Amino acid sequence: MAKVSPQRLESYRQLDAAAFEFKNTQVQSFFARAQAQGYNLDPEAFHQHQGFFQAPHVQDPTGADIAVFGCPCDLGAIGLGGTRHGPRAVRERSRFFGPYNDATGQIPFEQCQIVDFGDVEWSSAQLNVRVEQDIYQHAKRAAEAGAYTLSCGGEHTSSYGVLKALSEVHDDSFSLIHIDAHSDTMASWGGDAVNDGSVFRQAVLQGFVDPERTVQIGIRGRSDFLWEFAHDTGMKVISADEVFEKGVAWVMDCVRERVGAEKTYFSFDVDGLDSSYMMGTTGPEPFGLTPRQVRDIILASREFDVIGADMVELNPNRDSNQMASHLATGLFFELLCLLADCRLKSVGRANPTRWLKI
Ligand SMILES: [Mn+2]
Repeated sequence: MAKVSPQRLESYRQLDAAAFEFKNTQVQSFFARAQAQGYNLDPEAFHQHQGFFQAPHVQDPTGADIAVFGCPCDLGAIGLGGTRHGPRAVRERSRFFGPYNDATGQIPFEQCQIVDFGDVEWSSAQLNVRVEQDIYQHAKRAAEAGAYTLSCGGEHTSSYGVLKALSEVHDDSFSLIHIDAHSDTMASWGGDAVNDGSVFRQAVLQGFVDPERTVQIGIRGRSDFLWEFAHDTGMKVISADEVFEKGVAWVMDCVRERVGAEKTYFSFDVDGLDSSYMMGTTGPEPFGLTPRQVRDIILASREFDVIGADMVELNPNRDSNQMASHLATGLFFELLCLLADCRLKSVGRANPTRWLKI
């Protein structure tokens, strides 16, 4: 006889708690508070307007610790449009992530006031106006309100407008942790000085980032000759092969040596991932990083003073089964958690997110 005894059955039935009753007091108090304010984990809650990871939507970022917003632009990738749909795809997949981070045990919404600051609205059909005015102004409003920014592209050119705003408001040149297949330090071509292949050359030329405090990770492909500017200005360029051969711990030693205690920006181009994981992007590249390596780099970046981050180049038009959007959204949540930990460390006290019931 292998029947479970009535005594054991009774003890298990004693443990059969109701939904949203947890022994984990952090999780218990989060749900008690947030659900009363409108946070909703119900998978049938399609009526509810969804922000990034259910962050409350705001039009005014005053009081926010972290402003998450979308940059739905893809004008720089001529003939390869689709990244403009990135923010919408990430918001949609957001319902599958959070509020709790298993790896760190954190609930970012208990640490920081996190808001969805909408998408940048365009005043022009010109790429340079969209980046240097529209994205710049949107990011500047968030930064002037004192918030860290987490932006979702959109093509990589969007990083330039954010960096311009943050550099101006912080009056600083930033250290840069940059995950990508491509260095994006090309010379300008095709009419726009700033485009998704030249964004970090231009960011250096404008003083937004310090090349001597820049580490690029996952670089590969057919075009090392295009990145001479990165090598010549002293950026640390780590190839995807080196990540595999020497490991993430070695990568983080390089980052520590370069980035130090200075204010740091984190830019993640999803094509840093191997194309077997990430075909839903404009410039997929084989022989790249694994999702776990990217996640480990994000997790290990908590020791630095990260004040802004972005994820770019997700192209839902090339993502027929939503695999790429799903993976990218999981890593976008990791970036949110990274910023929340860095913000809490910097400010020194928690400022939990407040929802307004819809
Ligand atoms: Mn790239």
